[in-house]
Amino acid sequence: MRESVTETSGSPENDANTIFRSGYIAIAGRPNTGKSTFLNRVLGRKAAIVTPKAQTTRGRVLGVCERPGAQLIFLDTPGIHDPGRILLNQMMVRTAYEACREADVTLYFVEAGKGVTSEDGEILERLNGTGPVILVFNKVDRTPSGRLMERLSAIPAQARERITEVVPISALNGRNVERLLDLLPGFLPEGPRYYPAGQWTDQPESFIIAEVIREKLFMHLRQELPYALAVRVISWSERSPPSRVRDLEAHILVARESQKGIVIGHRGEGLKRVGAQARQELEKLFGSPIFMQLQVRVEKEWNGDPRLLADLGYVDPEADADYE
Ligand SMILES: Nc1nc2c(ncn2[C@@H]2O[C@H](COP(=O)(O)OP(=O)(O)O)[C@@H](O)[C@H]2O)c(=O)[nH]1
Ligand SMILES: [Mg+2]
Repeated sequence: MRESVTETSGSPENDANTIFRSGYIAIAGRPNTGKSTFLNRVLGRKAAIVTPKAQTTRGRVLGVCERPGAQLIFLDTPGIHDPGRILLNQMMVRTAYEACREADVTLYFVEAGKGVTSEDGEILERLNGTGPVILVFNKVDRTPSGRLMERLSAIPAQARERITEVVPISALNGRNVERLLDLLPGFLPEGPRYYPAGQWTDQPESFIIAEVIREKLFMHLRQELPYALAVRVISWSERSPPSRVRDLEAHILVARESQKGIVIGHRGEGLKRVGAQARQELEKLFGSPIFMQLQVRVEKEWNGDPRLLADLGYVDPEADADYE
């Protein structure tokens, strides 16, 4: 552990020599290890959508967290998996490696009950050359302590070399999360507050809206269908005062005609349910009534079209291709 970790303790307000630290912390790991749940807990709000399904997160989600003497900028990333030939999946994996390369420190998530698998070992090897890596054993709330000890002692030597710290946490109930947060400023360089107080993300509203709708679709649809769809916001506007209503028009993109019917459901019930749940959450989020129009559109190659993927906010069009 670096010595600087201890510098954040003490009383920053009264100490003229205290330096302010800021920087990027990548949250990476295999799908479903609880990365987005962790980000949401740290920010105390839903920044990233969470479902029990793998590969829910498609793009990089930025979240800003203020700590005494430091600004922590988290980059939540899609789970690293074998992407096959689908461009979307290749981009997702690339986004994850790219974030780790940009970051000052990476939190590498594994499930405490499973420990560091051979896939994790390979990924950690590929992270060579990036900054320090903290290994996070998540979901300790459902891991008996004997099993946790077993898994901790079974970290392969090669992975150990790559790891600066090991921290067991529960992103779900918050156990040990504060301790992990206390460690992080020590890994960041001296720097300014990059985001002004109160700004917690750089995501445009249209991305957040599309993600909320996509989460409801993920929850309602079975098997492969969630992976075959995307949500695109077509328009989002406020009416002139005194009306507080906002108008939202969004398209659900599916890859095939047959999927359209499944999303819409019998007599439109499926779409209605998704729409109602999404609207409720969005109204709470934006604090105003929303008039929402949702349509399902067939867009055959949406997950293979680089321009559309950038448009949907899943990839940074400026990211380079080193990590494919
Ligand atoms: N029991 C338990 N479940 C968790 C924890 N963290 C996340 N989960 C669950 O794991 C699933 C995947 O979480 P998510 O944050 O989407 O994982 P990601 O794919 O790594 O971003 C969801 O059902 C979460 O509720 C945890 O600490 N304990
Ligand atoms: Mg996620």
